[in-house]
Amino acid sequence: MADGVRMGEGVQRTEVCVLSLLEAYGVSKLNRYRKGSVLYRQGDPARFLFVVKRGKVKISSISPEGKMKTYAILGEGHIVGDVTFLLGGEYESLGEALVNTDAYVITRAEFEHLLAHRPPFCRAVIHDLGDKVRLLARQVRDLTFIDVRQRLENVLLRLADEHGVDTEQGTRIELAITHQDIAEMIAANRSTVTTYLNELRREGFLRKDGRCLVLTPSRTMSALESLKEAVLAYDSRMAATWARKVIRGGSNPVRVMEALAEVVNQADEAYARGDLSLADANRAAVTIQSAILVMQDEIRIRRRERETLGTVVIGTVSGDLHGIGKTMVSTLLISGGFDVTDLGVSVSIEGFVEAIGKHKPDVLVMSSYLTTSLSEQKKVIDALKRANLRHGVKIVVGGGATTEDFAAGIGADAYGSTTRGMIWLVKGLLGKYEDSSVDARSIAIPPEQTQVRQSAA
Ligand code: B12
Repeated sequence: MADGVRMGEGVQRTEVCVLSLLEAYGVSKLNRYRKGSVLYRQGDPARFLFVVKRGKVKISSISPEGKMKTYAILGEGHIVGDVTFLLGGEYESLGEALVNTDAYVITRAEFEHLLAHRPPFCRAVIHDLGDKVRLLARQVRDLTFIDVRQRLENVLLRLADEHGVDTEQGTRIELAITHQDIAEMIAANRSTVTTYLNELRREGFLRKDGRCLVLTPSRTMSALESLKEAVLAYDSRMAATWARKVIRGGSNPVRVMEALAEVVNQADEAYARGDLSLADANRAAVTIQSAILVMQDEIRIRRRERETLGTVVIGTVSGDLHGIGKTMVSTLLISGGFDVTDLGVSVSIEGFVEAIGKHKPDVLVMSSYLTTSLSEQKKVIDALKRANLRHGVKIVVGGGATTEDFAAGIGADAYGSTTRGMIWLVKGLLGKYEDSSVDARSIAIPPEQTQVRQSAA
């Protein structure tokens, strides 16, 4: 497998990633900060970096005239104090516990050591910095181009996304924030915020629940729509958040994959019209891949105790970097009850043979989008025959460039034309149509809609 070309694959959620990395590396100085206490002050020498384990930290700064600007409210897994820490000198902002908060405290020596010896930690820090730069860029854009009311709506949507819990009344922002806090976030004064919040309440956008605000469903988009929006904005972080919500909300993974395939096609049409560069098409693809991988994690958690229906090895053939269809297929197979080993994209012939020898799967699924790399599927089948591994495994081929006739010609067992039919197709190959342990909601697709083509292998 060509590890260096797995674009968009292996993308991890930074927050989860940083916490588990620190725990794995034995960084153990955990401080407890009571609500309202200060982690670091503007102007103090920047000696520590913090990572929130539990709670919320408000990051703000004060102007010489005493005006406060809040940049962000950071929760679990977020790195706090990093920009100034990296540059040395003094903290540019104030970090204050908004609720009782536990945070890992990293000294400069520990940080230097982690940077020098732990590449995953470096990646997580870079990712976190990228997120912060994007957040600041959005704030600059909002302050430059849009009015206070729109800024208020944007910040409420962002808070709902980052700190919201879905309830029957809408998305409840789990923060006891005051009008003054919101004013500091959008660079407005408190009375203007109060006026607009009342307006939003009268319009039915907002309601109060104790000290928390609730955004009503009428003004929040459906999770799937939000996921599509995030992909089109190449916003991997938001896409991951919405991907998790979509699956937690009980959406059928088949429908979600179809909606995402639609987004890929929209991006492709924009590319064909010349409205989108190849680089941007790729960014959309990378965002989709990371969202699908998040869904995979969620689906795996949901079906942890379920008995497996069979094992599958899947990959895109050598020379071909198209991974979306393949990742969708593996996600749906996981949701359908199969254990899937995903080899990634541009997998060499030897990579496939080695994986079949090692995992002894019931099924091998190979994907190919490029006419130029189509012959690789035949080469893999021939290599499996030579290695005496062909008889033990059913082979399915699919992806844009593959056709039914081609599949028959190269001695595959089946051709998969759509991702939606894959679960039934693989179950059919393994003679498992009757199995009732599969979650019907995950796979509400009748077997007639699949193309199972048995051929003499
Ligand atoms: C996104 C994309 C890319 C991205 C891929 C990013 C990624 N991480 O995957 C990037 C920008 C990197 C890219 C690069 C290239 N691409 Co491209 N790409 C596409 C595009 C727009 C979408 C493919 C996709 O993922 N669709 C999403 C899937 C889910 O939808 P779908 O294709 O409709 O899939 C359905 C079925 O095929 C099936 N299915 C899909 N996969 C699988 C797998 C299995 C196993 C099964 C059973 C079923 C199945 O399920 C889906 C429906 O239910 C297509 C055009 C298009 N609209 O299809 C071109 C396309 C595939 N690319 C093409 C080309 C030529 C290239 C480049 C050579 C361009 C270049 N000049 O550099 C490079 C090649 C790079 C390489 N070495 O692989 C051509 C291929 C032509 C051909 N027949 O050879 C296409 C068709 C565009 C075109 N019209 O010319 N590409």
